[in-house]
Amino acid sequence: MRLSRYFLPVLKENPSEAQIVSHRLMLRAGMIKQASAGIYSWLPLGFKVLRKLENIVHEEQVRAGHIPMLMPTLQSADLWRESGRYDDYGQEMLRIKDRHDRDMLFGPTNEELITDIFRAHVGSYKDLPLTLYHIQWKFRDEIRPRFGVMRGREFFMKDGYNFDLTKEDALHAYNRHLVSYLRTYERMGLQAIPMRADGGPIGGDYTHEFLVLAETGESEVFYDSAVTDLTFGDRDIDYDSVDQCRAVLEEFTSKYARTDETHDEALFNDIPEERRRVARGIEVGQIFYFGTKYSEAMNAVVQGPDGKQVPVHMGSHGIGVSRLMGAIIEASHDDKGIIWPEGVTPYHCGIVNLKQGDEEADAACDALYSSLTTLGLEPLYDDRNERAGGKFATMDLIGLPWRITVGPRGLKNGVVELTSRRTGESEELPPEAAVQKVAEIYAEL
Ligand code: P5A
Repeated sequence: MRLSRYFLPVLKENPSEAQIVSHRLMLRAGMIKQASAGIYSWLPLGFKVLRKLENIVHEEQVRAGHIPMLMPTLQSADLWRESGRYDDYGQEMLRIKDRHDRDMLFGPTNEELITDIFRAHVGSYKDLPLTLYHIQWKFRDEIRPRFGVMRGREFFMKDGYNFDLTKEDALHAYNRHLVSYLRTYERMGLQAIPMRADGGPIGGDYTHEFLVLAETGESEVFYDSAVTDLTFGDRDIDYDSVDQCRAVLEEFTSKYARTDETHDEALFNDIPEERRRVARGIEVGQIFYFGTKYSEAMNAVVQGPDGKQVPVHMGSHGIGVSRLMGAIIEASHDDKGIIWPEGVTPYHCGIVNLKQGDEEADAACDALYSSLTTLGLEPLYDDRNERAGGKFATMDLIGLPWRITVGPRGLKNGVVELTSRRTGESEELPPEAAVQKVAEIYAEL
């Protein structure tokens, strides 16, 4: 993409309404624009990152054996009356009447809708196990929408639902989700710690929240610092293996890590003092096992091997896809702007032309652009007639991990400059070598 042809409305001033750094940087980098309280338009740069996050979530869900689909945003109130949650959900639910005076709602979550689909089409244990998911907009009329996309009213969520014959099978689905979530967050450059949590309005006997540690997080968390040493890394897990998934769950959840809802002071005090941590975190996902809560209320039964009808065991699992963008920025920025992890960056590499209109510099930038593109990478080329300082400030603000700077002086010596946004370190290289190096970095992902 050439910046002269893009739509990147960066702001010079700090927007006064933004209280936390991710919100401020998303507004300044021209990624989002507030449409009304807690509701945002996703401008091209923000939309590009949102799609990258969505793709990673899809890839990891499919890798775990889960099946993508798409359910609507608007739902009929009748299903929620069946489960009993129409009244329970209270004012967080946006209720709408259609022209026939029927009660509709903008879905805050989809347990009822998916259970209705399941009961219409599945009748035998032979069709189990089954895990369906979608990535769709949700609406919760939060009392205090704030911090930009972090606590929105309209937000983008991956929500998945498992259907199993037995509790044991459903717990395997739970463990499998925990494993796939660990992998998902790590691909986004994040450490998200699974913590024992509370079921809230979704309900559930087992539930873990995934928290990214950040001073601006809304949740207070208590943990053993040993949990931050754990990384999932490059493990090759067989998602069908009950033992392998359980082993990962045990490894990642055996140390104390809890949100304030489930915190136990006595257990916490058993941790050696130097490892006790009280901090704040951003909840980027939550998994639940809730047994037959919805299947009993909504009569979602299957015929078991013995011919008897039994309600299915279920769980649901959510990732806050739009919130993740805020969490990544909270975890990865400096005073000049965002620093995207390579796995989610909107463009792989910036190209800055120090002397637009200089024949040689223009030709070198065009050549870099086409070499990177040929290798399957997406460069963002700042080809505007602007001062170098302004171009660098924009690149730093929008946070592409790599920048190639091209100027007549370097070209005389046959070199361009390759700079890491994270470390600020630069090296001079022939243009082809710079392209090669950038390609190698991304090939490793
Ligand atoms: C699990 C999937 C559920 O709704 N039902 C379907 C279950 N869980 S949850 O914890 O309530 O939400 C899942 C994740 O969505 C994000 N989230 C939000 N993101 C932005 N703004 C909000 N107002 C908001 N509310 C929830 C969180 O990341 C949460 O973990």
